[in-house]
Amino acid sequence: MGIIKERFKLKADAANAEIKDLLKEHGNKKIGEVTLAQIYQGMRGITGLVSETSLLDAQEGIRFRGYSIPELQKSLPTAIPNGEPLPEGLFYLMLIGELPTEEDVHHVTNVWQRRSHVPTHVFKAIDALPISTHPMTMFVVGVMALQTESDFAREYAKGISKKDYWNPTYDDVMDLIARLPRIAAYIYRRKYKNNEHIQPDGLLDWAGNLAHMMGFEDESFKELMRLYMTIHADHEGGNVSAHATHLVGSALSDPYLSYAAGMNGLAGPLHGLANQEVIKWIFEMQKELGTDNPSKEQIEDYVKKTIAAGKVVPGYGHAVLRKTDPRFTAQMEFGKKHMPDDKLVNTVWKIYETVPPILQSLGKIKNPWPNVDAHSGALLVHYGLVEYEFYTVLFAVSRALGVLANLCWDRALGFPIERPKSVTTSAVKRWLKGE
Ligand code: NMX
Ligand code: MLT
Repeated sequence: MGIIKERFKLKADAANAEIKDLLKEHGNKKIGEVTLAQIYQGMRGITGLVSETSLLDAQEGIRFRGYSIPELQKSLPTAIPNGEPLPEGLFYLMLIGELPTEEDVHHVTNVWQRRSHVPTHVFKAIDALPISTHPMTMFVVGVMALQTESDFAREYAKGISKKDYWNPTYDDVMDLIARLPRIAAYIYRRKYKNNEHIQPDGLLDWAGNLAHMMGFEDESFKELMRLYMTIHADHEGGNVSAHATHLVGSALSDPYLSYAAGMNGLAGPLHGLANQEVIKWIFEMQKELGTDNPSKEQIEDYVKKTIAAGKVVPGYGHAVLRKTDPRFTAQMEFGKKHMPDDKLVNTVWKIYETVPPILQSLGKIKNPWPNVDAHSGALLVHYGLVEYEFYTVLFAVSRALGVLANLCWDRALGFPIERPKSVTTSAVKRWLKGE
């Protein structure tokens, strides 16, 4: 057994024993109440899931196993001195629950390098789609084609014992994460770079290799990819992509099927597709105003026009957060360090000064502050990655780290099939009448 797998098994056995005791003693305690409004309004605020890898605080933002993004930037191993964290380290932290050493991170990089081979039929499946297909559709088709490789599905068909589900799940998770950069880069080069592909570099880290295979050799772009892959990886368990992956996995669908389901959710404009919507919205604003350097007054008018047209301002608002997303702030810091004079990046900062008071004045929006998607596109455009339909694929590669680490835990903790109760409005009316 590999060293990380062995450590995970030890941690999972200890957690299983702890949870068993916890439920024995406190299993009947109430954790909250559910109102009628909540079941009609997206179950907002109902605690109904366990997700060990990260926890979101409405005021402070995300913490991964207790560590904030600035803390991770100080404590996770990096590829270059004083550089951004290597996402391999975050994956280790989410899976094992402890900060990795440099050696642990190198080990994860090597394991993912070793497991990164993508079979030819996956590329053929992507190639069968028209070139106009959205990159997220190509991505999910690629992941689904890769499902032929699932150890879990094979072992289950043979008749594996319940107590061993975690084992092939772990192997599928490591294989799948290892192969995603190749699939993502293949889609990028196929759709936007004349189908001219770049072979992986066996000496690069996971995110650096993604940048390389996409055709971006600038060291500061590789650093951006390391930061990007780290900050988008997880946002506790209730967001659409994490919840969908967990839900589908609870039916014992293998990690390929479960992750593909989650990524179909990430492809929605209120979730991960918002990153492409932000840049599209800014480009449309620039075109309409006839300038790439709009004033605050011009932005204000454009925002009001967007709202009057019954549309959302992309990149703003959140179902849980009530302050500026620390993932936005981390990207803003990156921008200040690497491209302080970039016009588009400065426009994003001007939008940040302009939008919150307008949204606040409407009186109905619970969070007027920017989320992660408000910033990411402008940094990518700076390096020449202007094909904004591709942006959600980058989010998806990163999100694999969180949702798949979670899937390992789901199977190791023996979580059952998820099946909440639903009601009809007629049933609600009968219940209100006391019938
Ligand atoms: N622009 C305009 N209206 C908004 C916005 C916004 N950015 N955010 C919320 N609202 C509206 C919302 O549509 C709703 O209107 P109505 O009552 O007429 O249906 C009202 O304000 C109350 O919504 P909230 O309770 O504040 O937000 P909710 O929790 O339902 O939704 C989002 C959260 C993130 C879906 C929502 O804020 C939104 O649509 N934002 C824009 C899209 C976006 O940036 N999504 C990315 C989220 C991060 N991610 O990567 O997943
Ligand atoms: C996420 O990263 O998943 C988004 O911020 C959405 C969410 O947390 O609901």
